[in-house]
Amino acid sequence: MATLEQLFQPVQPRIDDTGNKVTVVGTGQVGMAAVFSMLTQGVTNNIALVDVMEDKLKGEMMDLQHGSAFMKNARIQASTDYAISAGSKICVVTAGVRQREGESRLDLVQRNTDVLKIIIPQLVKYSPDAVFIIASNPVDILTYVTWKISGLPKHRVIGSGTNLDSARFRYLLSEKLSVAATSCHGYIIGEHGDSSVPVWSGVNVAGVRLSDLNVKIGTDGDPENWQELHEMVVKSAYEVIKLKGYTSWAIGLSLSQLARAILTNANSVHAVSTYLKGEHGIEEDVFLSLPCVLGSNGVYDVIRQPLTEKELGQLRKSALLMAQVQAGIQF
Ligand code: 6V0
Repeated sequence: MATLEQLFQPVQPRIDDTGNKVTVVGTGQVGMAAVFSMLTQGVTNNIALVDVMEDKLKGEMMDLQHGSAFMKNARIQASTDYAISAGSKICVVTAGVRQREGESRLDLVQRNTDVLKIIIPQLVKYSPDAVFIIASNPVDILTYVTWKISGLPKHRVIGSGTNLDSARFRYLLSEKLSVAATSCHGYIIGEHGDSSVPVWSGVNVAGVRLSDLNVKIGTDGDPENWQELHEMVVKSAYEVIKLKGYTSWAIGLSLSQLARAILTNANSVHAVSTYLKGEHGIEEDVFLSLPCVLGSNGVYDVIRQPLTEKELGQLRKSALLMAQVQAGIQF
């Protein structure tokens, strides 16, 4: 008798489902950092990788599989064929092309839209009930594009948005206050990147609002210049890119946190890019970040933060800009 036949007395066929499958499309720096975070933090033990670069895909899969004995029953699959993604609870999209020299932002949007036109219908076909998390840039616009292409309900399409900006902000607060980042609370909302909006009125440690201690916090007239922290948040991505060529670990951890919230139906609050029409007086069909309650069906609620006129103005300006860029996209 063959070895396997001697070892096993079959009782019933095995089933494939772990209930927490996550597909990541794009095995570049961001995709692999997200996968590594999710696997090592125990967020999922079932990953499917999809990319167009066959060798890289296989190499990444094998390298992770070789770590199986150090992880918790990790199942790692990879293919250029989207059938591998079937039955995912979450689809994370980190695939994208980068800006070419002399290329406008709008051109990049169109090129990445063309990439999403290939990716999204395939993911929807194989995982129609999944929550989609978009990380590719410009993330707010590409989240809108994904929503449009997918035909999914708006609560199941999320952009990683300012979850990362908020984390960078909390880190910088922690350095300034010598308090752990997890104990420094504050949100950056709006557009991921240059025109993001720090909500200074809510920044607090143990419920003590810094704006109660310094009424000018975050304004030009603040002698302590706290707004420098937000400027550093905006600059920090460029600085990391200049120093190491790309950003990966923090966005990977951010994506892992969002995946955990969804897979555990946590009802936890995170600043993610979500459909915004009707919130804060925004009238455009746009996705921007606000704190959202996340669970297994995506966004359950948007948190209504009291915003100052200045913050509202900044948010509405971003919404107009998004709508303008979106109007030029060919679907
Ligand atoms: P990368 O390292 O160039 O990886 C991109 C990957 O996408 C490559 O492996 C490509 O082969 C793959 N890819 C391209 N086209 C397709 C396709 N049609 N189907 C499947 N795979 C494809 O880039 P990196 O990982 O550094 O960045 C990925 C995206 O994330 C970019 O758009 C970044 O700008 C964006 N980021 C978003 C952040 C955020 O906070 N949302 C943060 C950092 C980067």
